[in-house]
Amino acid sequence: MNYLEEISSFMQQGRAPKVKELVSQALEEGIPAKDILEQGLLAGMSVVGEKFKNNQVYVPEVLIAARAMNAGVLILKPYLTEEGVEATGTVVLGTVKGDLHDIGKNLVKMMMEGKGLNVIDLGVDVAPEKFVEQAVTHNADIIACSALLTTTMGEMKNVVDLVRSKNLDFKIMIGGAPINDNFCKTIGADYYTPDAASAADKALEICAS
Ligand code: B1M
Repeated sequence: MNYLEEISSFMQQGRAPKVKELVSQALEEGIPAKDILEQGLLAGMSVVGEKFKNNQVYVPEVLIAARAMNAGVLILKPYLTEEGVEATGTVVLGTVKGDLHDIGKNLVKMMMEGKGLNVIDLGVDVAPEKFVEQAVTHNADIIACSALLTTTMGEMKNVVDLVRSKNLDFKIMIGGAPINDNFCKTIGADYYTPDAASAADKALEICAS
């Protein structure tokens, strides 16, 4: 088994110390951080997701796997982001109301901060009113919403409707596993990006324009 397969395997087992050790070793061996994230940690999480769907694992095992994933991501953080860049804009970020998934949202935050953006992280289960109130308070450029459930993605429309009804000019970015460009257009959001790195690139582009 190579490093990436081993990282995926230990992540699925939720063995955080082993994941940390292997991620560090893989970096020392010169394996790019992006490959460790995508082919190790995210690959492992996708196997966990399949098993979760098929009732082969349950919430506690998924939470333990998520903790192992976060432990690995923390080690990768300095390698995935650029240090010392100046703040260029403010993003209010959160997972929408009714949704408790935050691993993808945290990756988005990490990548955006790595681009020098000031990120106000509202956490999970964020109501549309809170997104808007916090964006006004922090004079944000962007409201960024994450959703992982088909049952909560509709909350994004509520955020868009609230922003438009108040004639506010925040750009609205959306993303998460069930989201696509078509949905973005349907609800009238401004931008959909498929992953954390492209979300950070797009946010920087918006703030710089
Ligand atoms: Co949940 N869960 N879960 N879960 N969970 C999914 C999402 C599911 C697909 C699993 C499955 O059935 N295969 C399924 C949703 C089905 C659907 O709606 N179609 C599901 C379900 C059903 C549920 C519960 C309802 C289960 C239950 O209780 N019966 C429940 C809901 C709780 C709630 O939110 N109210 C639930 C609970 C949980 C846990 C708490 C156990 C745990 C979350 C822990 C946590 O987040 N702290 C969990 C997990 C871990 C998952 C899976 C296994 C992994 C999600 C994840 O973190 N992926 C997931 C299955 C899967 O996705 N394969 C599943 C890794 C992460 C990096 O990817 O978040 O997609 P993701 O982020 C990506 C992109 O989407 C993008 O960037 C990232 C990559 O760079 N991205 C953005 C994300 N946000 C973005 C925002 C952007 C741009 C890009 O711009 C703003």
